[in-house]
Amino acid sequence: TARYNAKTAEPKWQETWDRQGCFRTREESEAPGKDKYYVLEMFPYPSGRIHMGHVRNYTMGDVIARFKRARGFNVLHPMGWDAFGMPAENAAMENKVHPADWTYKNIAAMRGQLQAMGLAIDWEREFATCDPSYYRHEQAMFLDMVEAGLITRKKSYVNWDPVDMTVLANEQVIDGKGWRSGAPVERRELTQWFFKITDKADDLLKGLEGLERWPDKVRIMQTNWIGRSEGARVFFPVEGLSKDYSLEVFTTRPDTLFGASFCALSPGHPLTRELAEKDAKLAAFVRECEQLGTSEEAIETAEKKGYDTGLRARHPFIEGHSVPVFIANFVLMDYGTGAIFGCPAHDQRDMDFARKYALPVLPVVAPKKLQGAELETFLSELGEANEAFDGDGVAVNSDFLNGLEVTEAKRAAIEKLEALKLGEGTVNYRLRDWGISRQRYWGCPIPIIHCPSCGSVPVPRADLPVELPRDVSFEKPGNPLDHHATWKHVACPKCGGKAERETDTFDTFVDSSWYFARFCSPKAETPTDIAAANYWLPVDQYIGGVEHAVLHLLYARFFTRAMKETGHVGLDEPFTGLFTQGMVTHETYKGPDGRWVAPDELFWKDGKPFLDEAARTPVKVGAIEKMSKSKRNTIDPTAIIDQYGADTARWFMLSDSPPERDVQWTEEGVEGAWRFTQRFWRIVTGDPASLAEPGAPMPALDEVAEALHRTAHQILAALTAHIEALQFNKAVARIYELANAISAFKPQDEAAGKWVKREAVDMLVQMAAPMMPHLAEESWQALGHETILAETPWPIADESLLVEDSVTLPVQVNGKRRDEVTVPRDADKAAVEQAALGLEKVRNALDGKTPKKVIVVPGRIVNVVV
Ligand code: ANZ
Ligand code: ZN
Repeated sequence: TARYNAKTAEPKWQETWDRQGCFRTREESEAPGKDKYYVLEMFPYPSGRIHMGHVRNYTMGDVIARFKRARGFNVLHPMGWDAFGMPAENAAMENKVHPADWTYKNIAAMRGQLQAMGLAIDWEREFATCDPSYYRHEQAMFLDMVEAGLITRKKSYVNWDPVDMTVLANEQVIDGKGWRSGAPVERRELTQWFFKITDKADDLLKGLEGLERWPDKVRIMQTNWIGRSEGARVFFPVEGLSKDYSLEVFTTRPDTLFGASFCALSPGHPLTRELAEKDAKLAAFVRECEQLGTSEEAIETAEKKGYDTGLRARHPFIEGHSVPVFIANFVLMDYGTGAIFGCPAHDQRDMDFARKYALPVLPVVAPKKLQGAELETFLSELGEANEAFDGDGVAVNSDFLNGLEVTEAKRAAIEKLEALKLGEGTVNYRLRDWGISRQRYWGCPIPIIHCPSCGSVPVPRADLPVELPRDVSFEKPGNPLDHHATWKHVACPKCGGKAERETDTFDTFVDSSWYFARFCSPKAETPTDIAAANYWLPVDQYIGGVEHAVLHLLYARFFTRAMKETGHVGLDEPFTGLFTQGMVTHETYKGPDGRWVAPDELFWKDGKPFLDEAARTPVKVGAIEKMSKSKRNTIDPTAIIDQYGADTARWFMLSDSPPERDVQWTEEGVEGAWRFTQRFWRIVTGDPASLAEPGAPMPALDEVAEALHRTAHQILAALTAHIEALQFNKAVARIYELANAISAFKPQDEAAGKWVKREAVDMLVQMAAPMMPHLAEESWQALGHETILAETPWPIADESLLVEDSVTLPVQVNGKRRDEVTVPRDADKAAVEQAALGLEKVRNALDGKTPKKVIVVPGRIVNVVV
């Protein structure tokens, strides 16, 4: 037979699916009696070209979409573009191309690439977040949410790049310097818009419990990110100021108050600011601290440094006792109250600090079991130690708390603080409000007008969208919207006076926080069509990279709640199932000059890579790493599709590793996948005379035919379960298994043989269809079917054929499980006994002794008694 030609078959089937509208979404009313299924892969940023990570991600989603469609679900499987963001502005600055032109050009290129993959996507629902027809609704919802009290405007600290004149995310600060400019980053206070996500901290935490189809690691990461801590606020009246002032600290360990030996303020604390105004040395210290930027990690790892203010803080429990007040670089301004009391004996940071500044170390908690001399030794050793004791125990040296366990002591301390009006129990979160203002051009404009007399005024709904001006310049550093000659100058909607537009734009995470809801009704005149949203949401299966475990997925969960409160959706949790796929890796190569060499620049000889055809300049094979431009170990999906076809790329992506793990891209692997497509084609079309006509009635089956019949159905059932469980590599293995069984099939009775082979081949093609859809369609047609496979229901396994003809029984020796034995279902007791006693582990357990009795409970268990 002729070889399978993916080059001609793939575009042909893509056109056919398109022409027939196979993947057009059916509204609820068009799909009576069907359950809906919404499968979504995280939408791409239009960087210019798709990469292998996209291929893996979208192939998985596509398998699910095609599978669910064949299983009778009404499927929504859309695609769009997360199209705002910095790279477009960088391109504008570097290549003098307009961000919009750059973005839409990239979208067009990437759309073509994705279409060449043969994805079962409803392209009629496509949108880009940079399109005013999308972001106008985002602006409208922002105004709704301002009205609903979900948003606030407040001052906060940001990393400021003084050269690029822009705010930097923590990740953009590298060793205290801006990632682009290399200039030392400053900490600046800016007034910005915030989503009040902290108000929903507890609800977001609680919601995680119900997300059973989310990976545990993602739920744990979100839990840690929200970082709920129960503790207390404690007031320490400060002595030495000209005014009455009580320092408020947050602690999770009020039980250790008797061990307090200092208080410390953050460099950004209001009292620090006040003191620094009159203290040049302190001001210099604060500036030094600010150079650390705002990243928690940088602050955690920096050497602990402090500045003694000379002030004293009065202890809330000990009459007449006070502790020194420091400014310390490790105290974060935006955690708790921005101030702490230090208990060196029981907190490592405080211990480090105390040893550096010669402050007392007063142990106040000891392990419960210690008593008498042992306890004395423990306490005196801890007093001299450099390591804090943060374990559990009971309070000591703590007056009314003595003898209480940590939890009890915390409660008692809080009770006392409340009675004294010097503090109260409280819950603190690590989670910060979500700052959404960005001083950038290529983002959704914040629909606010600032008026000198009326304040911040919402843009009237009728004036939405606030569109980005096209004529902007990137010549000057800073925000082009700010430099624009006319754009920001408008009349105040309230008083008509001179006013200015807000020139900040939204964080692009806002755009990606609701796109999944927009896909339910992408052309609606309102942000969502509530009926459509109620029908399609939640997303049944969401697939994407684990790098979005926290920010995107937490913001989207918050935004969904905010949309519910403003009447745009009817649910809290947007994603019922979440799957985080592994990365695509590749070997790295280094030339003699130490530079990275791309795979397609290599010449291979005897399994070794060289820089030249003559194999004179060897190349070193480096580690296997995530494909990245910087290491030059990327493979261009389009090149692979051109060479082998999309099905080969898809098949390889699914076959090699479990989907949650990394998969290593290798040339041999891809060639193996390609060879399988050819073998598949030969199995299906190589000997048409060996197959019965489609739909032929089933004849009586002889033993060998019955065996293949049974195998096919068992494999179908197993593969179906694998795809349901997103175990694509296992599904692939089942396809190989069935292909092998068909290849090995030697019919005896001709009619029976033809019939079961036809059944097995048909099933093989149907089962492979979600994974290699083009090859499957071509095969289906070659097999004489008149339907389009994409519209053919999934085959159903015959339950009666699934019963195993063997059973596996646990084998116990004296009641302890040692091994298991697999025997024919109808084996008699003597045969089972013999098989069980033959097991090595059982023989070891018997240790040469003869069993007194062997009890065989048929179908259940074997128990050997010695
Ligand atoms: C006294 C104390 C004694 C503390 C002790 C711990 C152990 P989590 O669990 O993360 O919430 N803290 C409070 N505010 C801080 C800030 N702005 N910057 C740096 N550290 C801060 O941590 C709470 C603990 O971190 C608090 O409890 C406080 O130190 C410190 F044996 O108070 B603790
Ligand atoms: Zn006004």
